[in-house]
Amino acid sequence: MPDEVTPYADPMRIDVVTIFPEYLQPLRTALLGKAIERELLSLAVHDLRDWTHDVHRSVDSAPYGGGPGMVMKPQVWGEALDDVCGERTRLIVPTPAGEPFTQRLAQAYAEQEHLVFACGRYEGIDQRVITDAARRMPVDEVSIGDYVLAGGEAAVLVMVEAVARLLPGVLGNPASARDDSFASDASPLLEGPSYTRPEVWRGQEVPQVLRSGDHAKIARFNRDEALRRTAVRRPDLLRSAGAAGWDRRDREVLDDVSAADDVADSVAGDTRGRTPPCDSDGGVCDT
Ligand code: JAH
Repeated sequence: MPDEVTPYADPMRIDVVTIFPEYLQPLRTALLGKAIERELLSLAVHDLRDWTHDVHRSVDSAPYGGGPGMVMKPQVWGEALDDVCGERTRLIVPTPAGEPFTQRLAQAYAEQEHLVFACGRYEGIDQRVITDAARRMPVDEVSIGDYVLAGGEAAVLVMVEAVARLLPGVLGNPASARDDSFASDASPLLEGPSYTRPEVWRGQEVPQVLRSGDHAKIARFNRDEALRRTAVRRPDLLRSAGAAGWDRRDREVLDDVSAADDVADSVAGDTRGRTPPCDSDGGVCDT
C-alpha cells in the first residue's frame, strides 16, 4: 500500500556540478524539497573544485585566441564528468548559445533516469569537454532565454523545477501539469487571467460571467481572454499555431485585437491590451 515515502517508480537522479554548490540549495525547498523527501527525486550537488589537483584549486584559464574573461579548464571538468556521469546519463549544459529550453524539452527530461547539469561560469567551459562527453552520452547545450547570466546555476534552478513538477506524484493534483499553457497537447495559447474572492477588490469586480455558473459561457470567456492576451503579448505563438484550428468566434476575437491595434497605432499613450502604467498624479493635468 503506497504511503508518502513510497516512490511511484525508481526515483529520477539529478546531479549538479558547480563551483557554487550553496547556490543550488533552493532545490531542497518547497515542492522540490518535498519530492526529494518522498524519494520521487534524488539530488546531489557537487563542488567542481573537488576535482582540482593544484593548491589553488584553479578551474579557469585564459582563452586561446585572446579576448576578455576566462574559460573553464577541460581537465577538471573531464574528471568530474567521468565520476558523476554513468551509462544512462543525459548531460545538460546551460549556455546562452544553447537550444531553447521549452516545455517539450522539460517533458523529455522528466522521462530520463539520470540528468547531470554542468554549470559554467566566466566565459564558459572549454568546448572539448562537451565534444568528449558527447562520445559517450547525449549532451544538450541549452538556453533558458536570450540574456546572459553570470553562470549556469540560475538556469539549472529553472530547469530542475520545470522537470520535477512533471514527475509522477510530485504535484498534488496531476491535472495541473497537464493543463498548463505550454503542455505539448494543449492549445498553444497563453493562459488568461485568474480571479478569486472577494467579488470586488479595490473597486475592481471579478468578470460577471465567471460568477454565472454557465460553464459553456465561462469556457468561451476564458478562451477569448487567452486569445487576446496571446495576440498582444506573444503573436509568434498565434502564427505557429496556424489559422486551421480557429473557430468563427476565435477569428472574431483576433480580428478585434488587430482592429484595436490599427487604431492604437495612431493614438499616443495607448497601451494596447497591456497593463497601463500607474498615473502618479491621479490624472490631474498640469496645463
Ligand atoms: C553565463 C556560463 N540562457 C540563460 C543563460 C544560461 C547560461 C549562461 N547565461 C545565460 C551562462 C556564463 C557562463 C553560462
